[in-house]
Parts: sequence; C-alpha cells; structure tokens
Amino acid sequence: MNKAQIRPNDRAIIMGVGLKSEATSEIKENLLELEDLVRSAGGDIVGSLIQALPQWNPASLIGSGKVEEVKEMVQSAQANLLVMDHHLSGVQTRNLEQAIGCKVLDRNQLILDIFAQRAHTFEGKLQVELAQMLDQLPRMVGAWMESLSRLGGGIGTRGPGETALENDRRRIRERAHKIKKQLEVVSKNRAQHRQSRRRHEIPSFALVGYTNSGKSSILNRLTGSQVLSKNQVFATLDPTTRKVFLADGPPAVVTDTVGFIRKLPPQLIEAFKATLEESTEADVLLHVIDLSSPNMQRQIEVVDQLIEEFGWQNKPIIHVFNKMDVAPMEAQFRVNKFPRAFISAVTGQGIEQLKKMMADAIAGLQADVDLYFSKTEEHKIFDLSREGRIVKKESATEGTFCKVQLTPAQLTKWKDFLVK
Ligand SMILES: Nc1nc2c(ncn2[C@@H]2O[C@H](COP(=O)(O)OP(=O)(O)OP(=O)(O)O)[C@@H](O)[C@H]2O)c(=O)[nH]1
Ligand SMILES: [Mg+2]
Repeated sequence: MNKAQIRPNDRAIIMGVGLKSEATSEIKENLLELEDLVRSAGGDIVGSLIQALPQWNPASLIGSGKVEEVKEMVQSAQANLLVMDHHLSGVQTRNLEQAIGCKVLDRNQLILDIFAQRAHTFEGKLQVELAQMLDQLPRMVGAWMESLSRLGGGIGTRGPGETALENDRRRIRERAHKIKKQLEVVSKNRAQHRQSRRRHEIPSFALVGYTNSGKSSILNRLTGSQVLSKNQVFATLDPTTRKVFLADGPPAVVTDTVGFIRKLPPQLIEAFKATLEESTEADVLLHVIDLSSPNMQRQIEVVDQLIEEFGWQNKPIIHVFNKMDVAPMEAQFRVNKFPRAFISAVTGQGIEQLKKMMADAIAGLQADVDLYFSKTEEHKIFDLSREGRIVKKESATEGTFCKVQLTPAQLTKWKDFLVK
C-alpha cells in the first residue's frame, strides 16, 4: 500500500460533472482546482470536459452517450488516465475503466495519491496508508456485490469470489486496526508534549487554512525556521511546532499543519486525527488566507466550515490575509473578517502587526482571578507577579489576597490558591 497511482507524465483527461440544477460556473471553478491537483500529482493534462447531468447514473455516474465521447477523447489524445471531479463508487470506477479503456480515478483517490507521494515521515505514511484503506474498503464491497449479480446470485448468495474477497477485506481491516494502534501511540506522545507545554504555561497558536495559502512560509517568518514551503498543494503533512517571541508577551509556540481543501476526503480527516489534535489543543488559531487567490471567498468558506466541523469555532481566531505583495489593492476591501492582519510572508510586510495581535490575543485569554496566600506561602507572590499582572493586592490578618490576570493554562498551576 501507500503506492502512488499517478506516475510522472501520465496523460490525464479531467472531467467536471454536476447536476443541471447546479451552476456551471461552479463546476468550472472546481475543475480548475482539479487541474492543479493533477499537475501537483505529476500528471499532464491533455484534455478536459464538463457535463451537467439531469441525474446521476448509478452504473457509471455519467450517461452512456458521454462515456462514448470520453472514450474517443482518450483515444485521440492518447490519454492513459481519466480523473473525475466527483466521488465514484467501486462499481462506477470499474464500469468506466472497462468502457473507456484507461485507468479512472476520482477526486478523493487523487488527493489521497498526492498525500501518498508527499508522506515521508513514519507517522505521515501511517496516516496516509490508513486513509487509503478506509477509502478502499467500501469500494471492495461494491465490486463484490457486482460480481455476485453478474453470476446471477443476489444478496445473501455466496459466490465463488467471495472467500477471496472476504480474506482481502479481513487482511485490510487487520492492518487498519494495527495502524490505528500505532497512531494512538503517536497521539499519546504528542499529548505528552502538549501537557508539558501546558505545565510551563506556554500559550500556543496553530496555523490553519487552505492548502498553499502560505502557512509554512508564515511559520518560517514568525519563528526564523526553515520548514519546507513550496508552490504546491499539500507540501506540509506533518505538524511542526516552533517557539515564537512576541514583544512584551511571554514566549509562545506556533504549530504549522496540513492544509485544507474543498471536500477534504473524510477518510483523511479520520486518519489525520493525531495531526488535527495539534490545532484542537491550540489556544489561538491563525486562519491563513491567500489574499491573491481569485477563489479567496470560497476558500474562506471551506475553512470556516471545517473549523465548525472540528469544533474550533469558540477559540479566538486571527484572520491572516497573506500574499498582500501580489494581491490587487481592492482585494483588501472585499473582506470582512475580524480580527485580521494583512501581511506578506515573502516581504515581511505586516508581520510586526501580526505579532502584536498575537500578543494581544494571549492577553485576551487572561482573566482576572482571586488568589489567597497564607503567611507561610506569601513568598510565592513574587513568582506570581512574573507570570501575570497583579491588579490588586490586599493584606489580611493571616495572609494576602491577590487579584491577578492569568491564562487558563497558568491558572492550572495556581488553582490551589484560588478563592472559591
Ligand atoms: N508572493 C507571495 N507568495 C507567498 C507568500 N507566502 C507564501 N507564498 C508562496 O506560496 C506558496 C505556498 O506557500 P506555503 O508556505 O508552502 O503554503 P502552505 O499553506 O504551507 O501550503 P501547504 O503546506 O501545501 O498546504 C509558496 O510558493 C510560497 O513561496 C506571500 O506572502 N507572497
Ligand atoms: Mg505548508
């Protein structure tokens, strides 16, 4: 497993499909994104077509007339791959491959393929393999049902190919189970790191956003690191955490993770749990947006929806509009997301202001709490004053009351002194 299905210089035809009820402009826009994805995977585009269907065809997704048309296009362009901008069942893929005479991939498989090409670390490879298995299992059931009906049997009839298929499926399930166990260990290790950061009250930021929006470049700018940033989708798969120094604020950490995309395959979300937990645990999110993209609005919507889906919507979020050096000036007037910063990770414009906002966000996490120190523990107030701003100090006969601004993480350390 974990094999990439697209080889360099594969000759691909891409096809956008939608229902007649959908806007064709949207189908076209999506097809442009698919084009980028295919190129990122290493394929060459030798043709593209679009079809608005009255309804989906369960056997082959598109109608038989269109299948013929695609077949002719494949032959005349000498293509060896068709990529469909829609989910295909196992049966639909097989039928299309037989009718057209070349390999057929759907959007999910293409994205998984790119992930498979990019995964280099142990964890990354495991997560991708798991996602591919989760994607493959339902396709196998479909293929099995179809072979049964070919043999004239119905559901519940035991066909000859069934045992082999059942064995394959069992093997995949067992492997998937083993990978999940290994990933749990990874996840526990990460949790321990986060725990120790919490103990040391280090506030954390997570960079989230559409793929290729500039998250890794921003991490490099903010922290002086040199993680890989590249003009390609899903350059980053594994999370990286680095220290950032914000003026007047305590030291903090920033985590860069995998980017998002429209219709992120659910198998990837399931498999990349350990990676996504890094953002789940962050105190503040930096939602990075490519200000220069003509699809900026839709990309914002996609990421906003995922933020909801992962339950991060109640965290403080700073909207970071990146690539201002190459975006038209008007783009800045078309956005109404707050709080926000306009920056360029390449020129460094706006970075200082972003850092200021990050420091403010940390300060915003702090709440006033009342603590009480008995006479024997009063010496700890000095420590406390270094961590949070003491707003008020009042001596009592047996000790001292302090009103102090602390973050939730800091509060964990001082909870024994909390006035109930
Ligand atoms: N002009 C310009 N290009 C930028 C800016 N920030 C990033 N880029 C370019 O955009 C491309 C993507 O940048 P990355 O930092 O890899 O983006 P990412 O969000 O980490 O992408 P993935 O990890 O693939 O999801 C690279 O070619 C960067 O050089 C910017 O402010 N201005
Ligand atoms: Mg990246």
